[in-house]
Amino acid sequence: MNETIFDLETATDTGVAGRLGISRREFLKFCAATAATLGLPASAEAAIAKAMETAQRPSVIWLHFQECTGCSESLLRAEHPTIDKLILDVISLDYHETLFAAAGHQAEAARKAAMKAHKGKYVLVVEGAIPVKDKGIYCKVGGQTAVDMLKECAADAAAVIAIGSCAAWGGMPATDPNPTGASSVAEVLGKSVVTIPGCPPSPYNFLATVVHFLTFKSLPAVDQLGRPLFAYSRLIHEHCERRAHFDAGRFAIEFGDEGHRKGYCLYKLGCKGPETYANCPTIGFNDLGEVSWPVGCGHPCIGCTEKGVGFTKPIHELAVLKSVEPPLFYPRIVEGQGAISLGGAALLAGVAGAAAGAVVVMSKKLGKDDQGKGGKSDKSRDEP
Ligand code: FSX
Ligand code: SF4
Ligand code: F3S
Repeated sequence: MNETIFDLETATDTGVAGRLGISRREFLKFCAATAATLGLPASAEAAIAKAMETAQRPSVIWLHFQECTGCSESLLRAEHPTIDKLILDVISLDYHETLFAAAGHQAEAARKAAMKAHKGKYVLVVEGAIPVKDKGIYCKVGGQTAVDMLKECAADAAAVIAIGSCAAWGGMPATDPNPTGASSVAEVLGKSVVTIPGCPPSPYNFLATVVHFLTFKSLPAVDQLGRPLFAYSRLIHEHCERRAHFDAGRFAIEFGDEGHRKGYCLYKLGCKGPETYANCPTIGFNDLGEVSWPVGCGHPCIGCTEKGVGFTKPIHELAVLKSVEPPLFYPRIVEGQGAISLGGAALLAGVAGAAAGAVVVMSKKLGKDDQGKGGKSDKSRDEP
C-alpha cells in the first residue's frame, strides 16, 4: 500500500479543527463518533479525518417542498459540529431556501449557477413530499412546480438524498385521504434514492451519510427502502431502555399511571418500537443524552421512520411484534375483554395473592435454610 498514512496527531491542529473553531480533540471525537455511527471500525477515524481535512467540499442543493422544515431545524440543533460549521466546512451549501440570505430571482439564479458549475457532481437533498395531483399545482417555488423542479435538479446530481419521512415516503402530507397526491422523491423520479426518514430524522444520520460520501466517494449501503443500514437495520424495540419491562410484562396502561411514572414499557399505549426500524434509542436527539428520544421522554414511538406505520396507524393501536414475542411464561400482554366475571377476577386475585405470598414465604424459608446450612458449613470451616 503506497498510501501516505494520515497523521492524526498533527494534521488537524491547524486544519479543519482550526477552521471549525473546535479543538483537535473535539474534532477527533467527532470523527470517532461518526465512524461508530456508521458501524465502521475505529481505524476509519483516520480516513474520515483525512477526508474532512483534504477532500473538496461537495456542492449541496437543498430543496423544500411539502413539509414543516423540521428536518433542517433538527440539523440546526446538532452540536457537533453545528450546521453553520457544517455548511462552511464539510459541505458547500449552494442552495437552501430557508437558510439562504438571497430571495426570489437571486436565489433561483444561485441554484442554476451551482447546478451548472457542479454538473454531475452535486448532492441533491430533498426535504418534503411532492404533490403530483392536478399537474402538481399545490406546491410551486419561483413559479415552478415541485415536480418539475425536482426532476430538473435530479437530472445532473451525483447523488440524491431524501431527508425526512415526507420526502422518503410521503409522511404527514401523504396521510389519508392525501388531497394533493403527496408523493415521495423515489416515486416522482421513478428510481430509488437514499432516504433518511424520521419526522424529523436524527441529524447524525444525515451527517454520517454525508461524511461517508466525502470519505469513501459513495453513499452508504441501504435497505430496500433506501435507508442506510447503519441507522435503520435494527428495530427500536431491540435497543430500547424499557425492553426489560416488556420482557417482564410490566406496562404503563394510561399516561400518568403508576407504570408510566415508573418508566415501564409503553407497548400498551401504542408504542410502535416493535415494528419500527431506526437507531433513536442509541443515538438520541438534541445532544441531551440517552433519554432524549420519544420513548425516553415517556411517549410511545409513533413509528415516524416507518412507511405504513407513522401517520398511518392510529397512535393507540398495538404494534405488530416483528421479530420478538414475549416469553410465554410471563404475563400475557393482550388480555381478552369481558372473559371473566368480577367474582372470578376477585377469586383469581386471591389465588394470585396467595401464590405470591407463598413465593415470599418460600423464599424466606429458603433463606433461613441457606442461613442454617451456611451457619453449619461456616461453623464446620471454623473447626480444625
Ligand atoms: Fe417536518 Fe421535514 Fe417531518 Fe417532513 O422533516 S419534521 S414534516 S418528515 O419533511 O420538515
Ligand atoms: Fe420500548 Fe416500545 Fe418496545 Fe416497550 S414496546 S420496549 S417502550 S420500544
Ligand atoms: Fe420517530 Fe419513533 Fe424514533 S416516533 S423519532 S421512530 S422513537
